[in-house]
Amino acid sequence: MITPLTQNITPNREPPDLKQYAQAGGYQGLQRAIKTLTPQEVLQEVKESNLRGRGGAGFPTGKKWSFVPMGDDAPRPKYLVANADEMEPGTFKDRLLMEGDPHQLLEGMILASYAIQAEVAYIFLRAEYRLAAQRLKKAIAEAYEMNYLGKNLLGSAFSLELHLHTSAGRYICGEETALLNALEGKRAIPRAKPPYPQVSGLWGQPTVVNNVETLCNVPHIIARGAAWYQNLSRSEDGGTKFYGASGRVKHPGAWELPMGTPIREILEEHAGGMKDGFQLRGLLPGGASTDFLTEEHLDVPMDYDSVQSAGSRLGTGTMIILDDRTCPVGMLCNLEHFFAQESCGWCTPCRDGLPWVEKILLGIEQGQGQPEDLDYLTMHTRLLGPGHTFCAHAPGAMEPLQSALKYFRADFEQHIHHQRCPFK
Ligand code: L3W
Repeated sequence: MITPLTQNITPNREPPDLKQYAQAGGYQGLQRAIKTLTPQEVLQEVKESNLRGRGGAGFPTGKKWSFVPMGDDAPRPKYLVANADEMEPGTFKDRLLMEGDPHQLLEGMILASYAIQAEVAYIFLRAEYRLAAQRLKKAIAEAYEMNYLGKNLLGSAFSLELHLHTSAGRYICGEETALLNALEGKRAIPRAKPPYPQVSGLWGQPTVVNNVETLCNVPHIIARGAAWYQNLSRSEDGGTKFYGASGRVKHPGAWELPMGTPIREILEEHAGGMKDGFQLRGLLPGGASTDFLTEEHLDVPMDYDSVQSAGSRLGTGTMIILDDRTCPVGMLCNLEHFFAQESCGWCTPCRDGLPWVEKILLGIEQGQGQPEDLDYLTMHTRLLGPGHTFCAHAPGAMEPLQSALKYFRADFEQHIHHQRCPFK
Protein backbone atom coordinates (compact mmCIF):
# COMPACT_ATOMS: atom_id res chain seq x y z
CA MET A 1 0.00 0.00 0.00
CA ILE A 2 1.34 3.47 -0.88
CA THR A 3 1.19 5.84 2.07
CA PRO A 4 2.75 9.13 1.01
CA LEU A 5 1.57 11.14 4.02
CA THR A 6 2.90 8.84 6.71
CA GLN A 7 5.89 7.23 4.97
CA ASN A 8 8.40 9.15 7.12
CA ILE A 9 6.55 8.80 10.41
CA THR A 10 7.83 6.36 13.03
CA PRO A 11 5.83 6.58 16.28
CA ASN A 12 7.82 7.70 19.35
CA ARG A 13 10.83 8.66 17.22
CA GLU A 14 12.22 12.08 16.39
CA PRO A 15 10.86 13.25 13.02
CA PRO A 16 13.20 13.48 10.01
CA ASP A 17 15.26 16.66 9.96
CA LEU A 18 15.54 18.59 6.71
CA LYS A 19 18.39 16.48 5.38
CA GLN A 20 16.63 13.18 6.14
CA TYR A 21 13.36 14.51 4.72
CA ALA A 22 15.15 15.52 1.51
CA GLN A 23 16.90 12.12 1.30
CA ALA A 24 13.46 10.46 1.42
CA GLY A 25 12.34 12.55 -1.59
CA GLY A 26 11.18 15.61 0.31
CA TYR A 27 11.35 19.09 -1.22
CA GLN A 28 11.41 17.55 -4.73
CA GLY A 29 7.92 18.92 -5.37
CA LEU A 30 9.14 22.34 -4.30
CA GLN A 31 12.24 22.16 -6.52
CA ARG A 32 10.06 21.08 -9.45
CA ALA A 33 7.52 23.84 -8.86
CA ILE A 34 9.93 26.72 -8.34
CA LYS A 35 12.22 25.73 -11.21
CA THR A 36 9.78 24.44 -13.84
CA LEU A 37 6.14 25.31 -13.06
CA THR A 38 4.17 28.55 -13.03
CA PRO A 39 1.85 29.20 -10.06
CA GLN A 40 -1.08 28.50 -12.41
CA GLU A 41 0.40 25.09 -13.32
CA VAL A 42 0.77 24.16 -9.63
CA LEU A 43 -2.85 25.14 -9.05
CA GLN A 44 -3.99 23.15 -12.10
CA GLU A 45 -2.18 20.01 -10.88
CA VAL A 46 -3.89 20.26 -7.49
CA LYS A 47 -7.27 20.84 -9.17
CA GLU A 48 -6.81 17.73 -11.33
CA SER A 49 -5.81 15.62 -8.32
CA ASN A 50 -9.34 15.98 -6.84
CA LEU A 51 -7.86 16.80 -3.44
CA ARG A 52 -10.66 17.90 -1.09
CA GLY A 53 -10.26 19.73 2.23
CA ARG A 54 -9.46 17.36 5.10
CA GLY A 55 -10.63 19.67 7.93
CA GLY A 56 -14.22 18.44 7.76
CA ALA A 57 -16.05 20.19 4.95
CA GLY A 58 -14.35 18.59 1.92
CA PHE A 59 -14.28 21.72 -0.25
CA PRO A 60 -12.14 21.11 -3.41
CA THR A 61 -8.67 22.54 -2.65
CA GLY A 62 -7.74 23.66 -6.17
CA LYS A 63 -11.10 25.40 -6.54
CA LYS A 64 -10.54 27.22 -3.23
CA TRP A 65 -7.14 28.46 -4.39
CA SER A 66 -8.58 29.56 -7.73
CA PHE A 67 -10.76 32.22 -6.02
CA VAL A 68 -7.63 34.17 -4.97
CA PRO A 69 -7.05 37.27 -7.13
CA MET A 70 -3.91 36.84 -9.26
CA GLY A 71 -1.91 39.12 -11.52
CA ASP A 72 -0.08 42.39 -11.11
CA ASP A 73 -3.08 44.32 -9.86
CA ALA A 74 -4.05 41.71 -7.19
CA PRO A 75 -4.14 43.16 -3.65
CA ARG A 76 -0.94 42.55 -1.66
CA PRO A 77 0.13 41.05 0.63
CA LYS A 78 -1.71 37.76 0.29
CA TYR A 79 -1.70 35.14 3.03
CA LEU A 80 -1.76 31.39 3.48
CA VAL A 81 -2.82 29.91 6.82
CA ALA A 82 -2.42 26.29 7.92
CA ASN A 83 -5.33 25.52 10.22
CA ALA A 84 -3.62 23.41 12.88
CA ASP A 85 -6.15 24.16 15.60
CA GLU A 86 -7.17 20.51 15.85
CA MET A 87 -9.80 20.37 18.61
CA GLU A 88 -12.57 18.25 17.11
CA PRO A 89 -13.31 15.54 19.71
CA GLY A 90 -11.82 12.19 18.72
CA THR A 91 -9.50 13.82 16.15
CA PHE A 92 -5.73 13.54 16.41
CA LYS A 93 -4.53 13.08 12.82
CA ASP A 94 -3.01 16.54 12.31
CA ARG A 95 -1.02 16.24 15.53
CA LEU A 96 0.53 12.99 14.26
CA LEU A 97 1.38 14.61 10.92
CA MET A 98 3.01 17.67 12.51
CA GLU A 99 4.91 15.76 15.19
CA GLY A 100 5.92 13.00 12.80
CA ASP A 101 6.96 14.92 9.68
CA PRO A 102 6.96 18.72 10.13
CA HIS A 103 8.82 19.41 6.87
CA GLN A 104 6.01 17.79 4.88
CA LEU A 105 3.61 20.44 6.21
CA LEU A 106 6.12 23.21 5.51
CA GLU A 107 6.66 22.01 1.94
CA GLY A 108 2.88 21.87 1.38
CA MET A 109 2.55 25.40 2.74
CA ILE A 110 5.34 26.76 0.54
CA LEU A 111 3.79 25.14 -2.54
CA ALA A 112 0.31 26.46 -1.69
CA SER A 113 1.78 29.93 -1.09
CA TYR A 114 3.58 29.75 -4.44
CA ALA A 115 0.35 28.75 -6.23
CA ILE A 116 -1.60 31.73 -4.84
CA GLN A 117 1.52 33.97 -4.69
CA ALA A 118 1.19 34.61 -0.95
CA GLU A 119 3.98 36.57 0.70
CA VAL A 120 3.27 35.51 4.28
CA ALA A 121 2.17 32.18 5.77
CA TYR A 122 1.04 31.29 9.30
CA ILE A 123 0.61 28.01 11.13
CA PHE A 124 -2.27 28.52 13.58
CA LEU A 125 -1.51 25.80 16.11
CA ARG A 126 -3.61 24.38 18.95
CA ALA A 127 -2.17 25.61 22.26
CA GLU A 128 -1.81 22.14 23.80
CA TYR A 129 0.28 20.82 20.89
CA ARG A 130 3.58 21.67 22.54
CA LEU A 131 5.64 18.88 21.01
CA ALA A 132 4.38 19.82 17.53
CA ALA A 133 5.30 23.46 18.25
CA GLN A 134 8.82 22.51 19.25
CA ARG A 135 9.35 20.33 16.16
CA LEU A 136 7.80 22.84 13.78
CA LYS A 137 10.00 25.64 15.14
CA LYS A 138 13.10 23.55 14.47
CA ALA A 139 11.90 22.65 10.96
CA ILE A 140 11.09 26.30 10.15
CA ALA A 141 14.62 27.35 11.18
CA GLU A 142 16.13 24.60 8.98
CA ALA A 143 13.97 25.64 6.01
CA TYR A 144 15.07 29.29 6.36
CA GLU A 145 18.69 28.15 6.49
CA MET A 146 18.29 26.24 3.19
CA ASN A 147 16.45 29.17 1.58
CA TYR A 148 13.26 27.11 1.24
CA LEU A 149 11.78 30.05 3.15
CA GLY A 150 12.82 33.70 3.10
CA LYS A 151 13.77 35.99 0.27
CA ASN A 152 14.09 34.75 -3.35
CA LEU A 153 13.48 31.07 -2.69
CA LEU A 154 16.07 28.90 -4.45
CA GLY A 155 17.16 31.93 -6.47
CA SER A 156 13.67 32.62 -7.84
CA ALA A 157 11.63 35.83 -7.69
CA PHE A 158 9.32 34.26 -5.08
CA SER A 159 9.77 35.14 -1.39
CA LEU A 160 7.88 33.79 1.62
CA GLU A 161 7.86 34.50 5.37
CA LEU A 162 6.40 31.79 7.61
CA HIS A 163 5.35 32.22 11.25
CA LEU A 164 4.14 29.81 13.91
CA HIS A 165 1.23 31.23 15.94
CA THR A 166 -0.04 29.41 19.00
CA SER A 167 -3.76 29.64 19.71
CA ALA A 168 -5.11 30.78 23.07
CA GLY A 169 -7.24 27.62 23.02
CA ARG A 170 -10.90 27.61 21.97
CA TYR A 171 -12.62 25.16 19.60
CA ILE A 172 -14.20 28.02 17.63
CA CYS A 173 -10.73 29.24 16.61
CA GLY A 174 -10.74 26.30 14.17
CA GLU A 175 -13.60 27.96 12.24
CA GLU A 176 -11.62 29.74 9.55
CA THR A 177 -12.96 33.27 10.02
CA ALA A 178 -12.82 33.12 13.84
CA LEU A 179 -9.24 31.94 13.35
CA LEU A 180 -8.48 35.01 11.24
CA ASN A 181 -9.96 37.28 13.94
CA ALA A 182 -7.82 35.49 16.55
CA LEU A 183 -4.71 35.97 14.41
CA GLU A 184 -5.51 39.68 14.16
CA GLY A 185 -5.66 39.81 17.96
CA LYS A 186 -9.44 40.23 18.07
CA ARG A 187 -12.13 38.24 19.88
CA ALA A 188 -12.41 34.87 18.11
CA ILE A 189 -15.91 35.08 16.68
CA PRO A 190 -16.78 33.94 13.15
CA ARG A 191 -17.27 36.52 10.40
CA ALA A 192 -20.15 36.58 7.94
CA LYS A 193 -19.40 34.71 4.69
CA PRO A 194 -19.36 35.87 1.90
CA PRO A 195 -16.95 37.50 1.44
CA TYR A 196 -14.90 34.32 1.72
CA PRO A 197 -11.34 34.65 3.03
CA GLN A 198 -9.89 33.90 -0.41
CA VAL A 199 -11.02 37.41 -1.37
CA SER A 200 -11.08 39.21 1.99
CA GLY A 201 -9.37 37.37 4.82
CA LEU A 202 -6.55 38.31 7.16
CA TRP A 203 -6.57 42.12 7.62
CA GLY A 204 -8.99 42.22 4.67
CA GLN A 205 -6.43 40.73 2.28
CA PRO A 206 -6.79 37.59 0.09
CA THR A 207 -6.17 34.57 2.32
CA VAL A 208 -6.39 30.82 1.92
CA VAL A 209 -7.00 28.73 5.03
CA ASN A 210 -6.26 25.02 4.56
CA ASN A 211 -6.23 22.15 7.05
CA VAL A 212 -2.87 20.53 7.94
CA GLU A 213 -3.67 17.17 6.33
CA THR A 214 -4.82 18.92 3.13
CA LEU A 215 -1.51 20.79 2.85
CA CYS A 216 0.53 17.65 3.62
CA ASN A 217 -0.87 16.08 0.43
CA VAL A 218 0.35 18.87 -1.83
CA PRO A 219 4.10 18.00 -2.04
CA HIS A 220 3.24 14.49 -3.26
CA ILE A 221 0.78 15.75 -5.87
CA ILE A 222 3.38 18.16 -7.26
CA ALA A 223 6.28 15.71 -7.10
CA ARG A 224 4.43 12.77 -8.69
CA GLY A 225 1.49 14.27 -10.55
CA ALA A 226 -2.28 14.46 -10.28
CA ALA A 227 -2.94 11.15 -12.08
CA TRP A 228 -0.65 9.20 -9.70
CA TYR A 229 -2.38 10.81 -6.72
CA GLN A 230 -5.90 10.16 -8.02
CA ASN A 231 -5.04 6.50 -8.58
CA LEU A 232 -4.20 6.01 -4.89
CA SER A 233 -7.89 6.41 -4.14
CA ARG A 234 -10.78 3.96 -4.21
CA SER A 235 -13.24 6.76 -4.99
CA GLU A 236 -13.73 9.93 -7.07
CA ASP A 237 -11.99 11.99 -4.37
CA GLY A 238 -8.24 11.81 -4.83
CA GLY A 239 -5.50 10.27 -2.74
CA THR A 240 -5.31 8.68 0.65
CA LYS A 241 -6.99 9.66 3.92
CA PHE A 242 -5.62 9.55 7.43
CA TYR A 243 -8.50 7.67 9.14
CA GLY A 244 -8.79 7.01 12.84
CA ALA A 245 -10.85 5.12 15.40
CA SER A 246 -11.31 5.65 19.13
CA GLY A 247 -13.60 3.96 21.64
CA ARG A 248 -13.80 0.29 22.62
CA VAL A 249 -11.96 -1.18 19.66
CA LYS A 250 -9.00 -3.50 20.16
CA HIS A 251 -6.43 -1.14 18.63
CA PRO A 252 -7.50 2.51 18.69
CA GLY A 253 -5.31 4.56 16.36
CA ALA A 254 -4.92 6.23 12.99
CA TRP A 255 -4.06 4.72 9.59
CA GLU A 256 -3.37 6.18 6.19
CA LEU A 257 -5.50 4.26 3.68
CA PRO A 258 -6.89 4.81 0.19
CA MET A 259 -9.69 7.37 0.20
CA GLY A 260 -12.95 5.43 0.09
CA THR A 261 -11.86 2.49 2.25
CA PRO A 262 -15.09 0.99 3.70
CA ILE A 263 -15.88 1.54 7.38
CA ARG A 264 -15.89 -2.23 8.03
CA GLU A 265 -12.35 -2.61 6.71
CA ILE A 266 -11.06 0.24 8.88
CA LEU A 267 -12.74 -1.11 11.99
CA GLU A 268 -12.07 -4.81 11.54
CA GLU A 269 -8.68 -4.94 9.81
CA HIS A 270 -7.00 -1.86 11.22
CA ALA A 271 -8.68 -1.20 14.56
CA GLY A 272 -8.82 -4.97 15.23
CA GLY A 273 -12.60 -5.09 15.73
CA MET A 274 -14.48 -4.47 18.96
CA LYS A 275 -12.86 -5.32 22.29
CA ASP A 276 -13.93 -8.69 23.69
CA GLY A 277 -17.31 -8.40 25.40
CA PHE A 278 -18.38 -5.28 23.50
CA GLN A 279 -20.65 -4.92 20.47
CA LEU A 280 -20.77 -2.01 18.05
CA ARG A 281 -23.90 0.13 18.38
CA GLY A 282 -22.98 3.17 16.37
CA LEU A 283 -20.21 5.42 15.16
CA LEU A 284 -19.58 9.07 14.47
CA PRO A 285 -17.58 8.92 11.20
CA GLY A 286 -15.59 12.13 11.51
CA GLY A 287 -15.40 13.65 14.95
CA ALA A 288 -18.22 14.76 17.24
CA SER A 289 -20.04 17.08 14.85
CA THR A 290 -21.24 14.37 12.46
CA ASP A 291 -24.37 12.19 12.45
CA PHE A 292 -24.28 8.67 13.88
CA LEU A 293 -24.13 5.75 11.52
CA THR A 294 -24.89 2.19 12.65
CA GLU A 295 -24.09 -1.44 11.80
CA GLU A 296 -26.20 -1.23 8.63
CA HIS A 297 -23.68 1.30 7.26
CA LEU A 298 -20.52 -0.75 7.76
CA ASP A 299 -20.01 -1.24 4.03
CA VAL A 300 -20.17 2.48 3.26
CA PRO A 301 -16.93 3.73 1.68
CA MET A 302 -15.33 6.48 3.78
CA ASP A 303 -15.36 9.25 1.20
CA TYR A 304 -17.24 12.55 1.22
CA ASP A 305 -20.15 11.69 -1.06
CA SER A 306 -20.72 8.11 0.14
CA VAL A 307 -20.86 9.07 3.83
CA GLN A 308 -23.18 11.95 2.96
CA SER A 309 -25.49 9.59 1.04
CA ALA A 310 -25.60 7.38 4.14
CA GLY A 311 -26.92 10.36 6.15
CA SER A 312 -23.77 11.69 7.79
CA ARG A 313 -20.51 13.43 6.84
CA LEU A 314 -16.95 12.20 6.47
CA GLY A 315 -15.87 15.15 8.65
CA THR A 316 -12.33 14.58 9.86
CA GLY A 317 -12.51 10.83 9.08
CA THR A 318 -11.57 9.90 12.63
CA MET A 319 -14.38 7.73 13.98
CA ILE A 320 -15.72 7.67 17.52
CA ILE A 321 -17.21 4.27 18.30
CA LEU A 322 -20.27 3.76 20.52
CA ASP A 323 -20.45 0.29 22.10
CA ASP A 324 -23.38 -1.58 23.65
CA ARG A 325 -22.23 -1.01 27.25
CA THR A 326 -22.02 2.78 26.95
CA CYS A 327 -25.14 4.87 27.47
CA PRO A 328 -25.95 6.85 24.29
CA VAL A 329 -27.74 9.51 26.39
CA GLY A 330 -24.63 9.85 28.58
CA MET A 331 -22.46 10.11 25.48
CA LEU A 332 -24.71 12.86 24.08
CA CYS A 333 -24.57 14.72 27.43
CA ASN A 334 -20.81 14.68 27.22
CA LEU A 335 -20.73 15.89 23.60
CA GLU A 336 -23.31 18.65 24.09
CA HIS A 337 -21.49 19.82 27.23
CA PHE A 338 -18.42 20.30 25.03
CA PHE A 339 -20.33 22.18 22.33
CA ALA A 340 -22.17 24.40 24.87
CA GLN A 341 -18.92 25.26 26.60
CA GLU A 342 -17.20 26.04 23.29
CA SER A 343 -19.93 28.31 21.85
CA CYS A 344 -18.34 31.70 21.23
CA GLY A 345 -21.53 33.36 22.49
CA TRP A 346 -21.92 35.63 19.49
CA CYS A 347 -25.34 34.50 18.23
CA THR A 348 -28.29 33.88 20.54
CA PRO A 349 -29.52 30.48 19.25
CA CYS A 350 -26.10 28.93 19.80
CA ARG A 351 -25.22 30.75 23.04
CA ASP A 352 -28.57 30.00 24.74
CA GLY A 353 -29.74 26.93 22.85
CA LEU A 354 -26.74 24.66 23.43
CA PRO A 355 -26.77 24.99 27.26
CA TRP A 356 -30.52 24.32 27.16
CA VAL A 357 -29.97 21.15 25.13
CA GLU A 358 -27.28 20.08 27.60
CA LYS A 359 -29.64 20.71 30.55
CA ILE A 360 -32.46 18.65 29.03
CA LEU A 361 -30.07 15.77 28.26
CA LEU A 362 -28.59 15.88 31.76
CA GLY A 363 -32.09 15.74 33.26
CA ILE A 364 -32.93 12.66 31.17
CA GLU A 365 -29.62 11.00 32.02
CA GLN A 366 -30.10 11.65 35.75
CA GLY A 367 -33.60 10.17 35.78
CA GLN A 368 -35.61 13.41 35.81
CA GLY A 369 -36.69 13.38 32.15
CA GLN A 370 -40.27 14.11 31.04
CA PRO A 371 -41.92 12.61 27.93
CA GLU A 372 -42.13 16.05 26.27
CA ASP A 373 -38.33 16.44 26.57
CA LEU A 374 -37.88 14.44 23.37
CA ASP A 375 -40.05 16.96 21.52
CA TYR A 376 -38.00 19.82 22.98
CA LEU A 377 -34.79 18.14 21.85
CA THR A 378 -36.20 17.58 18.35
CA MET A 379 -37.29 21.21 18.23
CA HIS A 380 -33.76 22.29 19.10
CA THR A 381 -32.26 20.21 16.32
CA ARG A 382 -34.33 22.40 13.97
CA LEU A 383 -33.82 25.75 15.75
CA LEU A 384 -30.07 25.27 15.98
CA GLY A 385 -29.80 23.63 12.56
CA PRO A 386 -28.36 25.01 9.31
CA GLY A 387 -29.44 28.54 8.45
CA HIS A 388 -30.47 29.54 11.99
CA THR A 389 -27.06 30.39 13.45
CA PHE A 390 -24.10 32.53 12.47
CA CYS A 391 -21.70 29.64 11.77
CA ALA A 392 -21.60 25.83 11.59
CA HIS A 393 -20.89 25.29 15.32
CA ALA A 394 -24.46 24.72 16.57
CA PRO A 395 -25.63 22.87 13.42
CA GLY A 396 -22.60 20.58 13.88
CA ALA A 397 -23.58 20.01 17.51
CA MET A 398 -27.09 19.00 16.39
CA GLU A 399 -25.85 16.28 14.04
CA PRO A 400 -25.05 13.63 16.70
CA LEU A 401 -28.21 14.60 18.62
CA GLN A 402 -30.64 14.33 15.71
CA SER A 403 -29.23 10.97 14.65
CA ALA A 404 -29.15 9.66 18.25
CA LEU A 405 -32.86 10.53 18.55
CA LYS A 406 -33.40 8.50 15.38
CA TYR A 407 -31.25 5.43 16.10
CA PHE A 408 -31.27 5.27 19.92
CA ARG A 409 -34.73 6.66 20.68
CA ALA A 410 -35.65 3.63 22.78
CA ASP A 411 -32.73 4.41 25.11
CA PHE A 412 -34.04 7.94 25.69
CA GLU A 413 -37.58 6.58 26.29
CA GLN A 414 -36.33 3.98 28.77
CA HIS A 415 -34.51 6.64 30.78
CA ILE A 416 -37.70 8.69 30.95
CA HIS A 417 -40.02 5.76 31.64
CA HIS A 418 -37.90 4.22 34.43
CA GLN A 419 -36.58 7.56 35.72
CA ARG A 420 -33.02 6.24 35.76
CA CYS A 421 -30.13 5.35 33.49
CA PRO A 422 -30.41 1.64 32.57
CA PHE A 423 -26.63 1.47 32.09
CA LYS A 424 -25.91 2.27 35.77
C1 L3W B 1 -15.48 30.18 -1.75
C2 L3W B 1 -17.71 29.47 -1.71
N1 L3W B 1 -15.08 29.35 -0.76
C3 L3W B 1 -17.17 27.16 0.95
C4 L3W B 1 -14.73 27.36 1.52
C5 L3W B 1 -14.72 28.05 2.86
C6 L3W B 1 -14.01 27.03 3.73
C7 L3W B 1 -14.35 25.70 3.11
C8 L3W B 1 -15.43 24.95 3.83
O1 L3W B 1 -16.91 24.16 8.43
C9 L3W B 1 -16.97 21.86 8.89
C10 L3W B 1 -18.06 22.20 9.93
C11 L3W B 1 -17.60 21.44 11.16
N2 L3W B 1 -16.73 30.25 -2.22
C12 L3W B 1 -17.35 28.59 -0.66
C13 L3W B 1 -16.02 28.59 -0.22
N3 L3W B 1 -15.95 27.69 0.77
N4 L3W B 1 -18.05 27.68 0.08
O2 L3W B 1 -14.75 25.98 1.79
O3 L3W B 1 -16.52 25.79 4.05
P1 L3W B 1 -17.87 25.33 4.71
O4 L3W B 1 -18.68 26.57 4.90
O5 L3W B 1 -18.46 24.22 3.94
O6 L3W B 1 -17.45 24.71 6.10
P2 L3W B 1 -16.81 25.37 7.41
O7 L3W B 1 -17.68 26.44 8.00
O8 L3W B 1 -15.37 25.72 7.15
C14 L3W B 1 -16.13 23.02 8.49
C15 L3W B 1 -16.88 20.29 10.51
O9 L3W B 1 -16.15 20.88 9.49
N5 L3W B 1 -16.03 19.55 11.37
C16 L3W B 1 -15.15 20.15 12.23
C17 L3W B 1 -13.88 19.94 12.15
C18 L3W B 1 -12.96 20.47 13.12
C19 L3W B 1 -11.65 20.30 12.94
C20 L3W B 1 -10.64 20.62 13.90
O10 L3W B 1 -10.87 20.75 15.08
N6 L3W B 1 -9.45 20.72 13.41
O11 L3W B 1 -11.19 19.82 11.78
C21 L3W B 1 -16.14 18.19 11.25
O12 L3W B 1 -16.93 17.63 10.57
O13 L3W B 1 -18.64 20.97 11.94
O14 L3W B 1 -19.27 21.69 9.43
O15 L3W B 1 -12.64 27.20 3.67
O16 L3W B 1 -14.02 29.25 2.78
N7 L3W B 1 -18.95 29.56 -2.20
